[in-house]
Amino acid sequence: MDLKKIISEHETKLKDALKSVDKIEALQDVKAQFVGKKAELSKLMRHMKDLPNEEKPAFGQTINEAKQYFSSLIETRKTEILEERLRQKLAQERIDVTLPAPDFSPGSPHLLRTVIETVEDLFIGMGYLVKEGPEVESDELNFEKLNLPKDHPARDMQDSFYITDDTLLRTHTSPVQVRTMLAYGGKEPVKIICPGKVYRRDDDDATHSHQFMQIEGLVVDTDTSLADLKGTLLAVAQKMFGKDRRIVLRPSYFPFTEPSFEVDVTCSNCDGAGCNMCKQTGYIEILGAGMVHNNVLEAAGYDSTKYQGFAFGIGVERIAMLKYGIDDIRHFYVNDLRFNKQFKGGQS
Ligand code: FA5
Repeated sequence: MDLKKIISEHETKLKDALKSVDKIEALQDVKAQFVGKKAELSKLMRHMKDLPNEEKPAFGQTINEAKQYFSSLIETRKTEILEERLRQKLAQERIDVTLPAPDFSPGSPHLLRTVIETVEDLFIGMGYLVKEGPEVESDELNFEKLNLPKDHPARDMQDSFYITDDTLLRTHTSPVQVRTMLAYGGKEPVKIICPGKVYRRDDDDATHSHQFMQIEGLVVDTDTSLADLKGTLLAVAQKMFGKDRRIVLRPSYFPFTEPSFEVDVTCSNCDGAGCNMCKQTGYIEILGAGMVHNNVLEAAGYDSTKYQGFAFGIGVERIAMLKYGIDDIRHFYVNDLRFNKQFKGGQS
């Protein structure tokens, strides 16, 4: 038997088979056919027993070397097939970086949120806590405990959306004052701000909305004075509008504060000259404030002979309008992206 010739014939057949194989699964079959247990090469081993002893090692070694060589040919082909498969996959999945990208505009905080956070930062820096309360509120907390008993004429100042006889959409953030004082049990000093939505049956116009936002502030302690309130409001105005803007404290009336006043800031649209936005007055009212009425302190469990407090309620939209020169409050609520996009993150 000419072993070398047989091996050479198998090698030729194997190389032909490898040329026509282009899938790993088919390569497995070729492997089985040429180097597996049932391969012709393996079957040749059976002839070993017929050989003289001195020829047996060389015979076995030649077959084993041939098998190793065949295996290396198969492995090389396997690598080629895998590389080709990868090349095809990469070509299919190739990303054309020159294609225009889809227009995913990143979201950004609404301008009102930015204004609230700016005010919150200021007050947190002054040691205030931020408290929140429900938008559906009881008549008792929205009005009665704020020195506004049922049928009090001053209820007309805040025309309300009632849900039942005793429940309404809160007309201001002041009930959160009451909630906090009651929770503190009339004993601890209070220093809070309360941002949130409020609702009134106001006719919508350039400066009024039936839904708007307020930030309430309340400080109750044993040595709180009107001077503290003035200093605090000045800090708010300077933070929001800079040192140049003029502020006017106008005596006013709120049933829950005594004395009470409203704070106006010069109109950003006309700088105080008078225009449509400020209804020709030159000023826009941004907040109401005052010293907490004794009846309110007492109703919340605080001894009014020991404790005094000041409170204020800031109109968030009004602040935003003045700061960013927005001429109509309705822009905040129609969600026109052309408006919203001008104030990404509060930067105009
Ligand atoms: C109040 O709501 C009082 N609770 C504020 C207060 C708190 C006074 C604590 C004293 C002590 P007033 O109704 O004035 O007050 O509203 C406060 C601010 O909310 C106004 O100065 C104004 O900036 C804003 N505001 C009032 N009504 C509207 C409206 N319809 N649309 C937009 N902003 C409004």
